[in-house]
Amino acid sequence: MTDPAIDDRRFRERFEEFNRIGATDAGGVNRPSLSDANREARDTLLEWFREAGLEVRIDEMGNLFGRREGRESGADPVLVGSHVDSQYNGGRYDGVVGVLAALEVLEAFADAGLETDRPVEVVSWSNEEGVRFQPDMLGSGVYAGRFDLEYAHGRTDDEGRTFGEELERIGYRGETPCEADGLHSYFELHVEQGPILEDRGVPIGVVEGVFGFSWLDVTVEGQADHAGPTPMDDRADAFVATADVATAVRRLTATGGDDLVGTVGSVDVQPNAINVIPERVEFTVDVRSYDNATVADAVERVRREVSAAADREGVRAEVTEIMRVEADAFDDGCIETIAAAAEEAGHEYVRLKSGAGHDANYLNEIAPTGMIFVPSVDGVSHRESEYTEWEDVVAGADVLCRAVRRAASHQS
Ligand code: HGY
Ligand code: MN
Ligand code: MN
Repeated sequence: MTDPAIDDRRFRERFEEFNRIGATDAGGVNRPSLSDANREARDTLLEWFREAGLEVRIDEMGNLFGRREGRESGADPVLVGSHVDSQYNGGRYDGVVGVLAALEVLEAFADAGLETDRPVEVVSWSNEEGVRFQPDMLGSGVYAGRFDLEYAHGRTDDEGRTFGEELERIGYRGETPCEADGLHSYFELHVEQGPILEDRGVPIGVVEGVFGFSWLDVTVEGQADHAGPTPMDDRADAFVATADVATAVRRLTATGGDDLVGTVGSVDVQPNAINVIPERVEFTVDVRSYDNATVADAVERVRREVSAAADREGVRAEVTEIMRVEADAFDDGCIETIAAAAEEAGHEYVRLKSGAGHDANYLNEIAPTGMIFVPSVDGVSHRESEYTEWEDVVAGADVLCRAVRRAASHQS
């Protein structure tokens, strides 16, 4: 038996081939959850899982698993993965790096003739991004018991199609119950999606924990009217109230807590006509912090700002919280396993927190969990120009390989 090693050529070819699926002209990808491109991506993954000799299963949420047995086949497995659904016109690295690296790790184990004590499973979670179907991390959330299956299958996209129908349509509504049935640990490799590793000139991030966040949906009901004859003091303009809230969100992040961030990312204006006073606006607010009390306080302040803006403009407004994820520290054991793996590999690393949500947020509620980051060039993500140097991707996969080997072989 030799030491398992990442096969750079195989890994790179798969990454490039995979990202031809749903490729955009600007060099990104468009593979939103349960789209035809997402189906093609799933088909490709299953083909590669089978070629690698993994035992494949699909659960009721369309989460895809590939299992490699260990000496102790009844032992709780080590789970390794991420997601392949993308933002609309998103980046080529977000999620995909983690799933393809997990597959590459199992291939490296097989090439080396390594038999682990525990089984190891690669997973590709459904609906991590939450852009087509909210909330995000839906597949891992049902698996971890955070959402029930009926709620998840009932979530609808902007055209009113349900998650369950679309999962059926693309042929990925599996039979396996979507629930955890014993896990030793979970590891996820992901691009940082922020500037820290690049600023520090370090290739590996050992992630200590993830920010908590809240997603709010706000509807504002005003009064459509003619943009010309309607006197300014006789208007109920739904967009003016919305704009007030958006600037208030920016203001409160300046005073609400050191690491507090806030975004108004999605705005739908009706009737969206140049000469009609906006009658109805539906928009979203995303607030995050590593401190749960800061998130809770920010949510209350946004609610107050919505109410004050509605009063000022004489419109009606309603705030619905779509989801709240608690900030949480990852498992010390997993963190030290990853740090030891990075040292063994000779890669410099820093410890940091994740401002982005990941499936690991929910896995961390049910099993010891750890994450590895690799740098995002210019800290860019959720954009077609998202980029990570390939040598950093390989370094991350190398650390993942060593960490999973330790976890699967009673070395952790
Ligand atoms: O919103 C997030 O942080 C993740 O991309 N779903
Ligand atoms: Mn992601
Ligand atoms: Mn993302």
